[in-house]
Amino acid sequence: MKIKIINPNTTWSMTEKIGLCARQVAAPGTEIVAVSPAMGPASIESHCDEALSVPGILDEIRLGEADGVDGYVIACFGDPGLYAAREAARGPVIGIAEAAMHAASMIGSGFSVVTTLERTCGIAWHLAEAYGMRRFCRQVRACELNVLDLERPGSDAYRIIVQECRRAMHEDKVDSIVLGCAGMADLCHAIGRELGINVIDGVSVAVKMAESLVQLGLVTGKHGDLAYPLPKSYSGMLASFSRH
Ligand code: 5HY
Repeated sequence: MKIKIINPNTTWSMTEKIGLCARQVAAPGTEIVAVSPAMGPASIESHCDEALSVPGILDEIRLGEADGVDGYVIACFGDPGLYAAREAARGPVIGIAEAAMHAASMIGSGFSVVTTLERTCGIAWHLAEAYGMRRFCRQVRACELNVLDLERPGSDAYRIIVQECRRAMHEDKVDSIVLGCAGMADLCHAIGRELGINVIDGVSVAVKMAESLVQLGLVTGKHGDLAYPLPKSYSGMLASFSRH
């Protein structure tokens, strides 16, 4: 099977890191394709960034459908464009926040999210609410790191994230920590070993969930609001998205 991982930001060093983490957990026989769209924000740290990342996501879904992709992962903790992507795809589309929160809810009674900037905490709370995970989500914490600090050697990101995770352990009394950024995927195991607690990286969980759904022959339902979008013409810089 072929699983396509879409990092909606255009920072390829992060996309390669995400691809590596995904290949470490993918089953034998699963081909992982990790991409950044040709258009979009260098990092996603706001509602505007999220909104402007969606055309690139949909473009990669369109290319994936032509390429026979079986399942998709949206590798950004805001799960931007998740429902639009599901409309456009035949196979399952999994958001990393959705995957991580559900996994955390199955292995404990409470989790905390540790994310990058304070201003993105609201997005995580919205998703916890939308996914029915509000009763498991004890806290959403920020490290006040920019997303691209995770790509900058010498940014001390690891130490800062571990410190916030340790605070979550002691103050929130949780069973698991959900890492609130795809760019933290490679830090997951080291943090878990250092703190001795479940640390959940949504990229890995989403890959395993997409694989499982594909293996079960389950595809995105097309009888309701996720049916393929109707033929429509778009104008201006979106003209190439027109469907006939
Ligand atoms: C992410 N932004 O996973 C989110 C994290 C965040 O560019 N990749 C991004 O801070 O919302």
